[in-house]
Amino acid sequence: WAMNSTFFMCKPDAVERGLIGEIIRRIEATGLKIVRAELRVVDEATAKAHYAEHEGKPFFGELISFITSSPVFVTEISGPDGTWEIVRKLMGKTNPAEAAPGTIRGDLATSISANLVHGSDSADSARRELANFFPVR
Ligand code: YYY
Ligand code: MG
Repeated sequence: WAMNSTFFMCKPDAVERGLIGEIIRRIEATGLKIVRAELRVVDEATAKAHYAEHEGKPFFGELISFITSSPVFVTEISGPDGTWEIVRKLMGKTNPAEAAPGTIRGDLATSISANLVHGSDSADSARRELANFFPVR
């Protein structure tokens, strides 16, 4: 994974609803590049490491069982400095009720727990999450 890469994932609801193409289209349309991608079932250890910051919160158990329930589409997205911010802008706010029209969550989701996508929220998170999901360069 490269310096200006971020980690992005279409979650199980996106895969089940057949929205991988629609979501990736929006990312590619900005000019950002998909440099690695794989359809994969996430194991519990990887999921818990990924969401470690949410451990102890009331939704943690459901979050882990949801993310490990069926295949996700994990990707590395590459672009200029701040690529993670561009991806977060495209995603919209965590709660689809607050996500602006034109964003992935604003246009395509209704549920805070099934909100279709994950994107790293800082350059540090991007490095950590890429290493967790793609340990072998
Ligand atoms: O980074 P982002 O996905 O936008 O939100 P986070 O606050 O990191 O929460 C991660 C994940 O947890 C969120 O996408 C759905 C779930 N979640 C939830 O089910 N209920 C909440 N009240 C907050 C978050
Ligand atoms: Mg987050």
